[in-house]
Amino acid sequence: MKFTAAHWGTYKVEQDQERGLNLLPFEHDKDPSDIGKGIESAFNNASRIHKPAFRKGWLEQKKKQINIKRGEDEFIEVSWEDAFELVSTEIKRVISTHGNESIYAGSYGWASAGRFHHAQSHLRRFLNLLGGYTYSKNTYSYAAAEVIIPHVLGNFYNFLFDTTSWESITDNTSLLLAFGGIPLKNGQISQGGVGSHIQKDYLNKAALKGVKFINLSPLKADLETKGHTKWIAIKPNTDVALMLALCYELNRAGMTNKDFIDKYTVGFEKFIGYLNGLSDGIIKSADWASNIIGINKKAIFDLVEDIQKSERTMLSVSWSLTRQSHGEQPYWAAIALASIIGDIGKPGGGIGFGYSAMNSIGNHYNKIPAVSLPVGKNSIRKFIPVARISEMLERPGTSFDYNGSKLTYPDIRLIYWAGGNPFHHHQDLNRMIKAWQMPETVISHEWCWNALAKHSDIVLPVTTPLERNDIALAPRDPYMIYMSKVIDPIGESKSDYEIFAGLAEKFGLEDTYTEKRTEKEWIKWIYDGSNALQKNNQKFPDFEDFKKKGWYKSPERLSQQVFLKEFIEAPEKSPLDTPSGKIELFSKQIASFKYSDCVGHPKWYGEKEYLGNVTKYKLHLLSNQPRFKLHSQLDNGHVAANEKLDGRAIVEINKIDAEARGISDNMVVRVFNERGSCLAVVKISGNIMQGVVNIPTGAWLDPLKSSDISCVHGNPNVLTNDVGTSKLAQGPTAHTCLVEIEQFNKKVPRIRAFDPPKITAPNKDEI
Ligand SMILES: Nc1nc2c(c(=O)[nH]1)N[C@H]1C(S)=C(S)[C@@H](COP(=O)(O)OP(=O)(O)OC[C@H]3O[C@@H](n4cnc5c(=O)[nH]c(N)nc54)[C@H](O)[C@@H]3O)O[C@H]1N2
Ligand SMILES: Nc1nc2c(c(=O)[nH]1)N[C@H]1C(S)=C(S)[C@@H](COP(=O)(O)OP(=O)(O)OC[C@H]3O[C@@H](n4cnc5c(=O)[nH]c(N)nc54)[C@H](O)[C@@H]3O)O[C@H]1N2
Ligand SMILES: [Mo]
Repeated sequence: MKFTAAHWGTYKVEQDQERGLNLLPFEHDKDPSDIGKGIESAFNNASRIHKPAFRKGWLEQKKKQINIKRGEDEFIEVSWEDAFELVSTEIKRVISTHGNESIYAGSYGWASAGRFHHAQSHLRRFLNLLGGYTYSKNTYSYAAAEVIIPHVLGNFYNFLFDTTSWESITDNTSLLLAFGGIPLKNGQISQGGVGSHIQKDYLNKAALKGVKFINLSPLKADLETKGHTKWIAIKPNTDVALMLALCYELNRAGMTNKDFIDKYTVGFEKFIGYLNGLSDGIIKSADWASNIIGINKKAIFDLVEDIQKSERTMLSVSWSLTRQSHGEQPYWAAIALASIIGDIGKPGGGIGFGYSAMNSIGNHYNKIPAVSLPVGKNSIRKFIPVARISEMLERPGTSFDYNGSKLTYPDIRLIYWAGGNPFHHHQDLNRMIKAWQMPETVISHEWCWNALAKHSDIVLPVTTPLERNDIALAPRDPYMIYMSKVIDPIGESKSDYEIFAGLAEKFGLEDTYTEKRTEKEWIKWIYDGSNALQKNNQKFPDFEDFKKKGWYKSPERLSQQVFLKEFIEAPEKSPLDTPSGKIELFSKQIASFKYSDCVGHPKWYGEKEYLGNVTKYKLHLLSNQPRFKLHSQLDNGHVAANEKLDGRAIVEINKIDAEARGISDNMVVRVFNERGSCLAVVKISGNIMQGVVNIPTGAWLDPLKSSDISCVHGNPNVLTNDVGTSKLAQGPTAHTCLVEIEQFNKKVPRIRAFDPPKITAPNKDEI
């Protein structure tokens, strides 16, 4: 039996003479995801990269000829031997002329599941052997939380997977307020692999048991259960105003849990002073908030009453709330609200970050300790907060603020990317495309001709997981899977490992890089190393037996997980990892940075691009995670088409907004603002609040210069804003964006996103 594993699940793989590849759900998966089948049609279609390819203009520029822009050029295919020679020569040149700091290998992205073939780890391991590179910090998922939570509550990463478990919620929670919902579409995913999907089952069990769910979100679909669920549509990016008003009104009603505040928090008085208007003369009452949020005062008082009556209240704050202007604030304000309610550390109560943002959240399995590929040490200390890439390329040598430090942008001459797609994930892509022209060389490893590949100078073709062996072991999932090689590499593709081994040879470092291990030996090394970390009664089975069976399930933990239980039980013995050891409702450290956009306590900041500040662009664009794929991955397969119409992304719009613009269902429209424009197909719906539109992310970028359309396929990142959350975290702010929409009256252009670029055979003297 052959299995493969992906971030979206585990599948049995059959190969059929007639039908080709067939991926079947893993029999132990309670709720398998459709996403996996997308690879059946994608792994070998026209978008597949077969050979190492060099951009024509880059090769010619080396011979001092013309320079056509990245993204608009033809490619020339070369042999691996020539590719290794050219790439290693270029890296040597850049290092010797400009130093290692001039190489940017932040290379953010999700790559594929599989502990050995992790693209970024190989890239780091290789470049560290050469002296290092400029790296990136934090993520696109929740950068603002990664930076602010250590000041307020402690290390964010420890908290993510220590979230109070679903069983604890089902048994104990009375009221669950979900800011940004609990979107089941997102629970399909877990980084590193999923054995069995649990979110839907747990969510419905809790709802049927009587937990009262309230979905505070612009989209109804963000939280739907089989039980009773109330939807309160709130304007995007206004959650903080609602949270502050709830804090104020609860406190005014004498509902503050004083014991909790005294014992477990610092800075309450300063925070309450702000709510009472001491610093700005504005009382943060329900009255004040209702205009900002777009719901009436009564609805806010109903929420206050719901909380008052509730025996046990849980707040869930979705990760999307961090990906907005001042994205530090929703998490801080929610922690303040949970502290006033005082249910933190009690079964089913308190706060949880992003239920169903991934399958593993709220899952109460043992963490399976596991070893990773050693990546060595980066001798270069230079880094950027990951979402500042365009600014870095535009402004080498200039300084910027980050979490209390002044940093300087490096002068990047070479970009090396493996396992991510910046033309998917970054905001304001037109700005990025311009900035992307600055470096002398861009190298990427990809398996498909997406916009990253098309905007590279050197594209080295990688295998997909179907073409290599690996082991999937996500420390937060009880299943470990042996990922079997099912088919031979397509074209001349090689794994990232083989590519870097080939390059390392050119530097005389092959044995150092490979440690003389084959792929299979590395997998066994990871298995044995991980096994050595298991407790005695939880040792893995014999490796050959595991391989034969294809999977292994670690024994379950029985006790229910309650977030921050140890701290609540014994705050002196188990203090939080914050400066005071307590929850910081006022942070002296943050206040000492003197940032006007992130002061010492949770605060409402209204200066941003949202419905409270409309210009000629009157609709708030959300670009949430797609239901039928992971980001841009497998957009070139048939499953992703479920979320499109005639191959184009769908924009969901409220009936009233559509009528006001003379827009009807299934119409192709132009969505635009001053940053760019894209085409999309209209879906009119009562499940999105007035004033808000949504285009799921992930459509491969498909610009059409002749018509001045930044993307004819519907990539929302040509519209989104590339501004940091604040000086504190400098995180991405995709969910803060205003647009307008109009009917597209011209001939609808063909989607060419999946076409390969023009490829020419090499001319002997060209290389
Ligand atoms: N507007 C908007 N933008 C967003 C978001 C949003 O909510 N709205 N969300 C953001 C978030 S949370 C995230 S995490 C990012 C995600 O951004 P990314 O993680 O960059 O997106 P992916 O499409 O997963 O990119 C992974 C790339 O790796 C390639 N790949 C897969 N396997 C391998 C391999 O083995 N080797 C190599 N070399 N390559 C491989 C795939 O083909 C793909 O191009 O997007 C962010 N962007
Ligand atoms: N199927 C699928 N699942 C995924 C992914 C994927 O690409 N596809 N990506 C994975 C990754 S990398 C991540 S980080 C997680 C992300 O998980 P989330 O951050 O939860 O992802 P989103 O879908 O962007 O946001 C969830 C909802 O938040 C709402 N929202 C946006 N802004 C606001 C706001 O200001 N206020 C309120 N109240 N609601 C708001 C939107 O309506 C949106 O549908 O998902 C993971 N799961
Ligand atoms: Mo993410």
